[in-house]
Amino acid sequence: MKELVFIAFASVVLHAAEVPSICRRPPAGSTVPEPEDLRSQNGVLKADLTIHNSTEPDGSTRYCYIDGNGNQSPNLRVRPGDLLILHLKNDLMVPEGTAGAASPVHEHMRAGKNGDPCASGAMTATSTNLHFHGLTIPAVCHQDDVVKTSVSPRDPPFEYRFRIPADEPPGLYWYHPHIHGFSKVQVLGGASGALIVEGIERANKEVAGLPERVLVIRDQDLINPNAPPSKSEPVVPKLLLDRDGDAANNGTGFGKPAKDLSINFVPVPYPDYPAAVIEMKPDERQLWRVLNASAITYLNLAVLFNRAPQQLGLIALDGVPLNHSGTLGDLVEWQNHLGVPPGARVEFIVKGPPLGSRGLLVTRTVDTGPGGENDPNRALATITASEKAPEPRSMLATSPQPLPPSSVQWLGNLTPVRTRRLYFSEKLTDPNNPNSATEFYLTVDGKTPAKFDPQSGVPDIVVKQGTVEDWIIENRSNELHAFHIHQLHFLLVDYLGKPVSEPFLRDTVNVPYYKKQMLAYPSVRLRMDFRDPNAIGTFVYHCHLLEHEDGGMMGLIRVEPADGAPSF
Ligand SMILES: [Cu+2]
Repeated sequence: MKELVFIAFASVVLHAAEVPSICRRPPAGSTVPEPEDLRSQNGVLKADLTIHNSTEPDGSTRYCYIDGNGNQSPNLRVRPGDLLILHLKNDLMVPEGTAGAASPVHEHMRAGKNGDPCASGAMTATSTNLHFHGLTIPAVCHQDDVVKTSVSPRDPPFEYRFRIPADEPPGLYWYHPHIHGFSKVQVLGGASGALIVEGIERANKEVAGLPERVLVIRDQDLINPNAPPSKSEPVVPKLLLDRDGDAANNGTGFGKPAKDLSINFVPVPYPDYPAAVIEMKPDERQLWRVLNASAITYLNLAVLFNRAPQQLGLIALDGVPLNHSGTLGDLVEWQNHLGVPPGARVEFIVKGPPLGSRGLLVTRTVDTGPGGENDPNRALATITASEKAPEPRSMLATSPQPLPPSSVQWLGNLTPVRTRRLYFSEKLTDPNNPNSATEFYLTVDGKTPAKFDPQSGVPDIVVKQGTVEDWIIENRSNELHAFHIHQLHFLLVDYLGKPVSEPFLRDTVNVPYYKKQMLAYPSVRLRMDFRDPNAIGTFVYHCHLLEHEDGGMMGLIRVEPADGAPSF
């Protein structure tokens, strides 16, 4: 017995810096690797995932998921109706240089205080859990609850076990940790991966037979924070920091970014942005499935040939095919750039460059507002054309069985039972000190703005299953925010007060920032779909810029069963 106690204590005092880096990262300029595919078999995908972290010699902290075969952040590939069983083991250690590092024992004691990971609610640097972003699955423990579920390093592997809904739209979803207060550090460190609901070629035969490529774009702290901008860049105004300590938006499209980016873990660091490499056969058409797994960075993707933007054939957004409303056939929306807020996904057809030339995947600058971070123009990957280029590992079926039409009425044709107004706002903790910390709020209009309180358990909004509502989300701050809600997709009805008629659904949407001379706060109107019985329960909606979410920009909703009194 004594020996056991000793072993447990020894693991507690181990620090991240004392172990070799388990979260391997390719060098800058590498060929973009494909994440390993874990595919369901006979209707079941069973996998082990262990979350690790490490402090690198340069002081940076990495986080990663490693599966039972040693693969990092594998693609989870499932079909509608499949059972997904994941065993999550927490091997996190107290990151170097954090407050908790000074008292690791105390940290661990707190993490395991409650014993039961389903009821723990522990929010510490070494606790973790999983959120399955975009899936309409129940917000209960062992499925998709993130409010109370907290797995500590002392816990045995924690089982996630749920069925992918039979009517889940085919497309790109993702998994990441969702511990309030610590989401940013874990996701920024690299804890994220793609989840693919197979069958997109059944929804849109324009992509049937195409090779497909999953690209996960993550952000991370700058590798060269003190480097001057590249000499090839125009001179930009003096660097300023925003209230979060990140490089502030300077409005020029250049200068030091708030964060570096990586593409399937190949870093593309400031200041020279050495591009990663994607090899394609000349003129080949591929389906690119791009996830913005950044903690705070907005993307604005474009593919350039000789500096000229190419047409990208968008076919799905946030895991939902563009023709989801069922009336538009094999819809492809050709655009020369695609904006992707943190958390969102875009799936599009790309045509490779002709033999002898090359293309460039870039993200163009995003104006995040006077209070926002600097997201400048930068390269991500060179696209080379060669007959010898290997095909991506995964090909979409050539003659797919068409997906049956949706059995539920199109959300756009329904009448909302009510309209609610919510707003994003920010406040300095000391209004007289511009350097004091910022508090972030997401408030139901009429209530007093308050940071999300994870212990309260009192819902900010109560709705009935079976209904649909319109929510107007305003931005009363001077930087962008990205609204996201768990367990359901919504329809964007109005953008900046003007109706849009989108034939598809989203789960994450950008809300433009407020400027003083504006007559009204910028807003979006969303039709929220509470019809699916899987959405019954208590869950969260929040800003998907994770330092805002961790800082309090989150609210709690309870969806009550349609037939009268709540069952819990
Ligand atoms: Cu935000």
